[in-house]
Amino acid sequence: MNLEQLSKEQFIRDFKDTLHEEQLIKVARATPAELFTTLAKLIRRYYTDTWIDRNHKLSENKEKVAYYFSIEFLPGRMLETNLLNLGILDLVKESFEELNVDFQEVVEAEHDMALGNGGLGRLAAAFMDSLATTGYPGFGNGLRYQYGLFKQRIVDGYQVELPDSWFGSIGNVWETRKDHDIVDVKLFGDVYLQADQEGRIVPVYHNAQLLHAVPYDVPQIGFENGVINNLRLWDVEIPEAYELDYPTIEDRRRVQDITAVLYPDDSNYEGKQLRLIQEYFMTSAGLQTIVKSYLKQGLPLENIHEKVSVHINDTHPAVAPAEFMRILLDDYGLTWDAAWETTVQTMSYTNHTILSEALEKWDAELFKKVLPRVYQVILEIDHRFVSNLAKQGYDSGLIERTRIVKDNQIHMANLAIIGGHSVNGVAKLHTDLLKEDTLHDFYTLYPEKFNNKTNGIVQRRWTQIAAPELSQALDETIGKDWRKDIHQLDRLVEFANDDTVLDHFYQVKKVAKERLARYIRETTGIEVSTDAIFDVQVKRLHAYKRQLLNVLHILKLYLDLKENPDKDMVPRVFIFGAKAAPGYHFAKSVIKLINEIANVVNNDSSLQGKLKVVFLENYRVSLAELIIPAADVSEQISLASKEASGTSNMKFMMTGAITLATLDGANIEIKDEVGDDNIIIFGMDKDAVYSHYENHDYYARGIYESNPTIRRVVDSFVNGTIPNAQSEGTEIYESLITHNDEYFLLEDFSAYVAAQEKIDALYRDQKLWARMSLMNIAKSHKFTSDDTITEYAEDIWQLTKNE
Ligand code: 26Q
Repeated sequence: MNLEQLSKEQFIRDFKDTLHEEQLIKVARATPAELFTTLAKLIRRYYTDTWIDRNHKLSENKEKVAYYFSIEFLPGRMLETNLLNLGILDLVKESFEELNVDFQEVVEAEHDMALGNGGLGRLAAAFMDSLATTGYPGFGNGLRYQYGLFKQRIVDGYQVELPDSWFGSIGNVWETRKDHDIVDVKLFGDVYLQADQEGRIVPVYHNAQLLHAVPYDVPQIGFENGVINNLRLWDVEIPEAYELDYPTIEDRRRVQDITAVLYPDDSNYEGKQLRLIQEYFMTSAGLQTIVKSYLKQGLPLENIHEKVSVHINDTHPAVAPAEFMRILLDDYGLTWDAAWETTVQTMSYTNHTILSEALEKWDAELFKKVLPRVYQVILEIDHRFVSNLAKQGYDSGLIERTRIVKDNQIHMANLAIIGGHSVNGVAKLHTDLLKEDTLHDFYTLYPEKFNNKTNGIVQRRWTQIAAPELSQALDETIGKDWRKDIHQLDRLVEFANDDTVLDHFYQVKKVAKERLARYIRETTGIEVSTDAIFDVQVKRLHAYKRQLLNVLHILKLYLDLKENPDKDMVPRVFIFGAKAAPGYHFAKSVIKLINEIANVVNNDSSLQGKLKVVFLENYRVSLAELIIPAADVSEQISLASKEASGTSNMKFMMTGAITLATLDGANIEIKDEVGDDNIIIFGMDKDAVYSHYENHDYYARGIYESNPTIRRVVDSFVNGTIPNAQSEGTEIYESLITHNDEYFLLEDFSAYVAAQEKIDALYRDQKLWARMSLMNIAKSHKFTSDDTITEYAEDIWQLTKNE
């Protein structure tokens, strides 16, 4: 259907008819959930033909397609994005006004699709949007978890995890089940190799478990371009023919568990059998489908890399090269050499972390038990890799460090690198560190495989959807072209000295702050003034991200104010949002401490409202949309070298916050864009950090003993300053002093305090601050995921666009 022709009258008629048919009620009596479901069903009807056409055209034209394999996709809500991309968001909003329906309530009736932990999952979702928007044929492949990332509640200051039953009573209105694309996935059992009649060696399985992988497709709509790609999420089912093998509820539950719940990331790798099964299940189902649909084009299998790219998002789907080999060898009879050549050219891999404890390794015995045939294939890949390098005269130490199977473990990153033609990091510094350090051995072997792809964000969500007033102000200042071509934002620079424009943007930020202040009041009861600096740190709670450094600074301010209530400072509201992995003790203690500090600070009238601390529970995409546009200061304070890229830093910048940052991840590239005057950088750089590692010369207790300010702040964890958190206070104290402050907070503390004082001074000069903010918005266009994905498509996947 051509939606350009759609009129308000027609839409209202369609909407009323759908409501009538689906819910048997009238608009005035419908609940927001009913209105949401109806609207979703109607727009599905609007786009279905386009979606089907796209799939047909791609296979008719035999275009090369990239498949993005990711165990996480974190789109958040999809209603507004879908309407925006279809070009009918304003029309629907206006129609609802006429119908006397509160559109915002309808939006909020949609549950976030939270099939991801954080940055990695959100990036995957952004790439789906950008693939459709740029028009490249790129499909997603993942899991249809019944429960996404846990829902966080704060009880007595502690994090409590509840299941995220996102299907609720509505289900997922966007998905379509595709029964004719069901495939079989085999697990467990014994495997023997036998010669068949033609003398080919084939595997014979005994006692294997055979399961159905059932695909559910979710459309990925491009921005105003008529392109709809596909995100395919797999669910598990017991095939009817095997039902007798699962007589009890328990037996069935063990199968359903495969797609029951997303594993929370605690960045410490733990080898759980169910996780391995999840990883294999989606990878095998996806790859089998890809091969089948390729063969329908009648082309030779050994050339599959000419029409297909498979991207491995972190090591979670890194079994892909081995599984692809298994399919090509066992199911289709290719020779090893032909299969290997096309596998390597098909596969590519993105690394998202340099924390070595987060790299996936599987116990060989466990792997062999769950995936006996894939295990054999991996042994063969490993064997050939080792003997090839030995033949070429490589040093045995290097070979040992890079091989896949060693110390009774399967090293998944090694498999992804050896089995693919491309390895990329997600920001310049991160890629450099991979080359120099984490993956240095591989870099000496295969320098040509390494490349950088700095992350990006879907700017449309963070401006047009999350920041409507800002978007309006942009329209009025530089015209509307930026909505389609984000690089137009650069034209804002021309207005850097225009007082009227600066004031306009300052007011826009105020409106967003008022919206957030209202939410804070309603959800926590805390009153915050929008004249205060909104200083925000929202991200997963992890020691390396150093929320605790922020806490140390807050404690310093508190102690200063207690000593001198007349201290001259711009009032501050420190806002946190963060989930801690359920088993991550330290992270949970930091949450408890933040909440107890908030209790002390927010209820102390002697502070005269100069200091407020707010922890907003259940941080997620939809809450980010409320918080980020309201931020004055964006806290990006990870220990240099630890944050691969960060992506919220880009969202804050785009909505006019000033970044307070270490030289880590993409912060460096943000600084390069905005210039030193429009960002506040502090602390050790990566070389300073690495120098401590090399010289083993970091001594936290020394800093603590020689610096009275630091001593006063650190002591406040254990001297009763923060009531109701004795054990957490002690734990934190010990992490800093007894365990030598793994992330060097104490060394960076003074620089951080100085940087915060600079923020205070700058904010007092409203015009200067507004100009910095404007420059950040202007330069944020650099970080659009539309451009990032174009680089993936051109450099790694070699896709073409044939609209
Ligand atoms: C692993 C094994 C078992 C269970 C869970 C996991 C697991 C799950 C998720 C491990 C890691 C993750 C997620 C990692 C992640 O989000 N990394 C972030 O990726 C962003 C996108 O590239 C970067 O911007 C961030 O810097 C990086 O931390």
